Amino acid sequence: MAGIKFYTSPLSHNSLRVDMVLAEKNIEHEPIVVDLVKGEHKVRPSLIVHTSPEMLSKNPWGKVPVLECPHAGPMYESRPIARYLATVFADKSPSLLPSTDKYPAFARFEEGLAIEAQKLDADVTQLFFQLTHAPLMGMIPDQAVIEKSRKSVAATLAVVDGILSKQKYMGGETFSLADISFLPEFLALSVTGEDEAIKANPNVKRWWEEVSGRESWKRVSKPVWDVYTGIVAQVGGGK
Ligand SMILES: N[C@@H](CCC(=O)N[C@@H](CS)C(=O)NCC(=O)O)C(=O)O
Repeated sequence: MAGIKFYTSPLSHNSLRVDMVLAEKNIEHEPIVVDLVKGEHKVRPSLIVHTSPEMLSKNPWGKVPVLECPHAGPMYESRPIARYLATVFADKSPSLLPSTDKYPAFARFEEGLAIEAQKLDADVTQLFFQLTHAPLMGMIPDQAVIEKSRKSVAATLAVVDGILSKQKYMGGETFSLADISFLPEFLALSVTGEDEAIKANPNVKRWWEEVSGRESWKRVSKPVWDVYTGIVAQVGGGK
């Protein structure tokens, strides 16, 4: 399918879900980098700039990622975009979706997606915001929120460790979209030095070492990793 446009930013770890599906399946597309930062030359106080009428017409929430596909028009939210691409390009290898007639595989896959979106995302988002975006925007990081999120992330990853002691990947026995869904959170935890709970749980650690070693991940995550490494150094965050 020609004519796919992908609006993204190296400040957007959430966009990496989409990047990963595009990279794994080698889907032809045009990346368009949206400037999320208002100001001139270095880290600035406000992060909101893509509320331009053009971007708002593509995503009423004023965020990236946005995918523009000739058949579907503009689409927002990283998880639905990633699933859309995995489905539309299902015949392109690797398959990132389970076969729905293999019931256990289908069940484990759906569980994996739900754990990431419902049990981990909100806590990591809070923690990441407090450690990076809040100080960037001139706000004083809220220590109570940091502590609460940190504890919650540790509790969730302890449960995930038990799950990964019985299955190889987040969505069962094969690498899938469920694994891809978790990657942005693991990057956020690692780049801020909040990765104690990853290192403390042997099965989580084993999973992260394997999936973060994929060539696709090393390639697509590097710009985001580099930008946030600079931000963490600049705001004096991280452990
Ligand atoms: N749930 C959304 C989150 C999107 C999101 O928060 N995008 C961030 C970058 S990761 C953004 O555009 N931030 C800029 C802003 O809010 O102004 C998704 O997964 O796509």
